[in-house]
Amino acid sequence: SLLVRFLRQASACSDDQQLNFQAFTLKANKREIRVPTQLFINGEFVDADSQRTLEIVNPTNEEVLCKVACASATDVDKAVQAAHSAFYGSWRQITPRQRGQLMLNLADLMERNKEELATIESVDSGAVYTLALKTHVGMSIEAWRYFAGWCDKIQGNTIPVNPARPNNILTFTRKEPIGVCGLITPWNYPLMMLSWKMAACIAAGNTCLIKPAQTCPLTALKFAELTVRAGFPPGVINVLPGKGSDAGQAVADHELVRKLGFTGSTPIGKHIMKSCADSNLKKCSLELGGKSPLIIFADCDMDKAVRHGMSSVFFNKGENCIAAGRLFVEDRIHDEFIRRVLKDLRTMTIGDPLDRSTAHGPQNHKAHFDKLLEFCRRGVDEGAKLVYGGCRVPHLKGYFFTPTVFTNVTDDMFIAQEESFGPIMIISKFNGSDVDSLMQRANRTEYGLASGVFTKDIGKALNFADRIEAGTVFVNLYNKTDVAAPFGGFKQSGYGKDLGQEALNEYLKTKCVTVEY
Ligand code: TAP
Repeated sequence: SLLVRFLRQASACSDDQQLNFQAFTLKANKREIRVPTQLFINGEFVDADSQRTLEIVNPTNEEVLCKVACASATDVDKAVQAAHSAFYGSWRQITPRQRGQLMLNLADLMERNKEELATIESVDSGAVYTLALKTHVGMSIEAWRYFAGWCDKIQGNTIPVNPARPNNILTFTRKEPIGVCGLITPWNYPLMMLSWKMAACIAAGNTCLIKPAQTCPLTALKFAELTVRAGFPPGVINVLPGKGSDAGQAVADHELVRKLGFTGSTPIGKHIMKSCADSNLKKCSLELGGKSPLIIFADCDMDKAVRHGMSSVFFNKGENCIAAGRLFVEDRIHDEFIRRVLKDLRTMTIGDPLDRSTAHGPQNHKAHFDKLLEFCRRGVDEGAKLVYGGCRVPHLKGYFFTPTVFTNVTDDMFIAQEESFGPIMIISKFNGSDVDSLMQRANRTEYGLASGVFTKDIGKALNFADRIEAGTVFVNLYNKTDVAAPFGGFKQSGYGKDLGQEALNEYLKTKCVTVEY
């Protein structure tokens, strides 16, 4: 039977298994890695119907790495049909525990191939290799393992309802998968964004197709290869590199897609929500932009505040949705804080992301790089003080942007309000005796993704946690996310969580069954 075949395949779980696909060979990091360059639909690598391709550029040297197939609406439809057939066919025959085992197989394969995946991610997205290994790939593997554990623990409730005397009533709920899910992800953590969403989606029992960001789809394609080796039935997972306006839009519009998981910018999120409503009222969850405030009180541990303050902005070259978009530093320590940040910046190693000593790699792609230059220009025009950077790293080919610091930033400025998504620290002062005004300033943004506070006073910290309008609050640290903890924003940073038990519910629907006896 189908089931036996898939499970045999799963238990074989072999790296040697031959798959047919067109590939390009990435020679980097003392390795030769074969990366598929076609669409992955119904368990096979295939060309795009239109034969169109995307040019994939290496941000470190601005050269074309390879071309990959570029999906259009026709390809999206094929993938949706495959996912639909799998959902009502082969995938149904797999029990929740077997599903968990497939996910664990996949996680093991990702672990065995983690250097390859991190190398691809580093070359394709410009992420520093050591970070790619630990975060981009490491946290992806953890997400698959964490959600694998949920597969056989998805339970409903028994609910005491009013009896219909003389008979009795039994009411219970079942948590069911939604069906075919579309996933659309950005370019900042390509494999991790895929994994955060897809692991929850698959654990819940759905089938899916993903449209990764057009600028860096390579780890998603390598991942697709691993799903076959792990034993996933055809059609359960489909990967379609393509453009948002074409393939992405087709996913949002498709009538057989019942749920859309989106991570990206707020304007595109709004547009997608309309498409979800217009097409078939598909459920959607939106992880959108942010402009997260980080408050540093004078009574903080200064070493820690500087270290984490730096990483709150410069982690992954600022291409980090929860990056601190604005730092509020108490006036008594403001100058000292800046002095120490600048000292650290002057010794930051910038260069080839594959080099183990590099701390800061190139920005993801040219349009983003240009946007950062423009962002800084506006800051200067509006009168903010540019104390460091704001320009291309001199003498380096590639999209290397100098880590940047602005001070004297007032609340009305563009750079105080808009997300840069780059390595740009925006600093404003505050008066520590007026916390009410500070909280008003921190909350005066339509975003509400993350926030942070540094103080040794637990009362002050908890007061901040109570009053800040953000889905994530960090106290005396920053960027600490975990696959078991819910992640997602308030206000125009979107809704619906990734990670943790709450993420499962995004991919489940509740059925209520009532029985008279
Ligand atoms: P977007 O431009 O919004 O793109 C995100 C994804 O949507 C890409 O795959 C894009 O395709 C696709 N897309 C574009 N237009 C579409 C359409 N009409 N229909 C369907 N899909 C469409 O964002 P970005 O520039 O890639 O990423 C940066 C943004 O993502 C930032 O605002 C950042 O804060 C946010 N972000 C948020 C989070 C969380 S968890 N809240 C995490 C990471 C990033 P293309 O490849 O063609 O662009």
